[in-house]
Amino acid sequence: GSGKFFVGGNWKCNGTKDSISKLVADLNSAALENDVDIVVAPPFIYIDQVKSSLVDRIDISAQNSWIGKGGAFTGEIRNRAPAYQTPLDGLRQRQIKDQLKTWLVHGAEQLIDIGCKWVILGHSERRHIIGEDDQFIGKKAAYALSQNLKVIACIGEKLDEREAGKTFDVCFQQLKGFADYVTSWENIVIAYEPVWAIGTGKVASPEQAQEVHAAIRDWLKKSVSTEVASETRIIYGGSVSGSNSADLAKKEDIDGFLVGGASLKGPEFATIVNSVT
Ligand code: G2H
Repeated sequence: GSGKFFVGGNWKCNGTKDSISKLVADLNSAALENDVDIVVAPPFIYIDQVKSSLVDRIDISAQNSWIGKGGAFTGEIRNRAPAYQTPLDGLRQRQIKDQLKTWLVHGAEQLIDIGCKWVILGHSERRHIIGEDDQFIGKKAAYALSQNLKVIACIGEKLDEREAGKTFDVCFQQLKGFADYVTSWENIVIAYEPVWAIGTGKVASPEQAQEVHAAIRDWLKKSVSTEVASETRIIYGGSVSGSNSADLAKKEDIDGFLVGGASLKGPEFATIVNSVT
């Protein structure tokens, strides 16, 4: 593997103030291996709560960030603002626009401001449910990196693509989407998440995951550089649990995990963190 073991908890669109304070308490009291980078990604609205209550040992990630500065849809806040819902006279419209301008600083900078170090980009739920494409995701990654956010760059094939023998093609195409826009891979962790394994309980076998991780590393070597190939961490995501993480972690090119469902349970997440080999 490459670098320090990395485990991210992607809480997705889950949680309440109460459930999150319990999860944070469980994480704060868990015994966690030292030699692991640990990151959790709460929903935007709970980031501040988590930042102010979670041990510093665990870093915080956002689950998305905007493509650049001054976007009119940053965090979808502006999209829903009254100015766009009700017809307003010109003066009022201008006043609201000016006010929004002062509120809406750049997407990624807001994340830094609130204490995030990371952002998840390219997650299959955003690719396939929201419809984000490779270019859009690549641009977001480049902008986030320019704002000193580190990026968990997700890629992965759908079931029909795997069955059609296109797993590598799809992954390489998605990787290219990042490579076309980013100028350095130093602050990127690649997450391989086969879509058929996400939230389905059907985890990839250690061999299936290793095969793709090795291919990703090989692609990095050919398309970026030998150095980037050997130094970039490639983590696996898709139904990782406390009972399958240890076997996956043994594989040479698996440098950690991105965990969804099981990251909502503090003790199980700790077990996954501690499966570092
Ligand atoms: C894959 C993963 C976390 P889960 O999306 O990103 O979720 O572990 O629930 O499959």
